Amino acid sequence: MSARVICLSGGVGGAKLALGLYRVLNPWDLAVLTNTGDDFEHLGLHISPDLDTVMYTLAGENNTQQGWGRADETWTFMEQLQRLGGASWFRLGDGDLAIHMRRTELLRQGKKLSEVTTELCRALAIQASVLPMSDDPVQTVVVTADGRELMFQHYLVREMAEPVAREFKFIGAERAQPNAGLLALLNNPELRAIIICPSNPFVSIDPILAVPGMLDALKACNAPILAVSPLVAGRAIKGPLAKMLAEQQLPLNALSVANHYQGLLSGFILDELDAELAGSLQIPVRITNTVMQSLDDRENLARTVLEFADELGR
Ligand code: FO1
Repeated sequence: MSARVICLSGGVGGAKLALGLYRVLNPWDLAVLTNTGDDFEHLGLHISPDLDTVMYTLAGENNTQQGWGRADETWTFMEQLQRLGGASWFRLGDGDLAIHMRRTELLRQGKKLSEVTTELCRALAIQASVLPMSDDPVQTVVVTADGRELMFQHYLVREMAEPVAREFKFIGAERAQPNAGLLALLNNPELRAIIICPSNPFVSIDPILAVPGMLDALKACNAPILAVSPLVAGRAIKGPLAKMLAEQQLPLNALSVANHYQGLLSGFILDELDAELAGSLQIPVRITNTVMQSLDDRENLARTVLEFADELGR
């Protein structure tokens, strides 16, 4: 059976809405097209932070306080690694290590990232399709004001997003191909909606859209494309989006996000605190609570987005 709702997601914020959709839909009706621009090799392991976050979240095993990693994690490995002088800036929990090791092992056997992800999802009893944006390596690089080119995890975690970001590059994107399974889903005449989750447009969604053919494939399909604002009252719920907008001299509000996706969207979902911005948008708008604190919030937002899509799709 093929999924009828596709959502585009980065890590924490995107995964919250993906979980809401997973719970209000038949779980197999959802495909989560996930950013892999954050992927990197660390301690000899292939780490896919956003795939990890999406999978742990759908499996109900995520650490809800931290936003990433597993619930009830232990840290013996990290403590010992630090004691031995190893890199401790990127924290890999004892249980979490297993997913990175298994992914790395399967990739070294010659499997594609999409095949490996399907296998990991099956093991975690996830019934939705979790689709890496591409099987080919794409690396998000942040060009800083002082001229350095930082791999995304180095910028975000090691340097705590402190450097001023001038530009974002998606190294390898020009040679990457979109996930083949996604292209098949986009051809499904029963496709109901494509939803851009409240993820960072510059470093979570743009890497997905930078894969050649992706944007055209999305635009060519019949289903409505909606985006949920990741900014509420000018602030990002998590992560450096507001700082990035300021560094690009863009207004700190949801309009900047809607404008960023210009030409792609059929509708935009604004938070109720931003209701006054609705009149400035040239596309249909739905106003609702987009702050997802509880599981109910995630499900309510998912229902509202799907209803809006059905109205627009008619
Ligand atoms: N985020 C942090 O802020 N600090 C960490 O030490 C860290 C470790 C980590 C390990 C595995 C994983 O899958 C994600 C991890 N993250 C960590 C989260 C990750 O850096 C971000 O959530 C995403 O890249 C943003 O989309």
